[in-house]
Amino acid sequence: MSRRQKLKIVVIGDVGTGKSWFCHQFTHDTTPVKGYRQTIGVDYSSKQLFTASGTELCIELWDTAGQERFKSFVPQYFRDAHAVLVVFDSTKEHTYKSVPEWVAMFRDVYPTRPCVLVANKCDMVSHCFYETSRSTVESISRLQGFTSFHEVSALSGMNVDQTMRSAVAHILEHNRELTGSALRTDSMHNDERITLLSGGTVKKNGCAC
Ligand SMILES: Nc1nc2c(ncn2[C@@H]2O[C@H](COP(=O)(O)OP(=O)(O)OP(=O)(O)O)[C@@H](O)[C@H]2O)c(=O)[nH]1
Ligand SMILES: [Mg+2]
Repeated sequence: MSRRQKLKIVVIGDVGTGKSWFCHQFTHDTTPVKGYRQTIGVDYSSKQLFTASGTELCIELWDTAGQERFKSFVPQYFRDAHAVLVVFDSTKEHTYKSVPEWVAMFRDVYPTRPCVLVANKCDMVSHCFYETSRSTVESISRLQGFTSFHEVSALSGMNVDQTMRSAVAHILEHNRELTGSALRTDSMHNDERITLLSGGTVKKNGCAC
């Protein structure tokens, strides 16, 4: 049984919602020094994590372009993806309204694989469009079949790691054979109890596994 596993996670959502910042925050533990740089096609980065039982996980993040003209290319990056993160901007309702379309693209390819919903820019609390209807957004996300819903700030880093840890936990739960019996499956329903230790290795073009 392999003790190294690649986990491919594709990040999708409307233009400017903060997908690239989110990916950068996770893989580099900081925000990009430069401001907005529109993604053309797809960007790729990775980070190694370790489970408590010693399985090495290479988390590959595929950061797609949200621009309309690139939308039709996005499904080609879904091949062998273990999960998708759908990002919307918590200050722009129209980006939330596009969420069903984005998730449908992934479900067309993989109907049952984990889909995680992410509300970004939560540092701008006073501009949050759903501030008074948070429970509605949560219940809609459940109705749409998302495995979980997370509020993050790619600017401050708030909840970015927790979101990724949760996504990884969903993937491992969905694919228990990936990590073998050494992984305690009784902890799968609570991502807080899965100890993912950062390997500290950040590589732009892929990790060793
Ligand atoms: N306040 C705040 N601004 C953010 C946050 N994340 C991103 N931004 C801003 O939003 C802009 C767009 O972020 P990107 O990560 O480039 O957006 P994207 O979703 O990758 O956009 P495309 O690549 O064009 O699809 C950034 O230049 C930042 O100015 C956040 O968490 N909080
Ligand atoms: Mg981008």
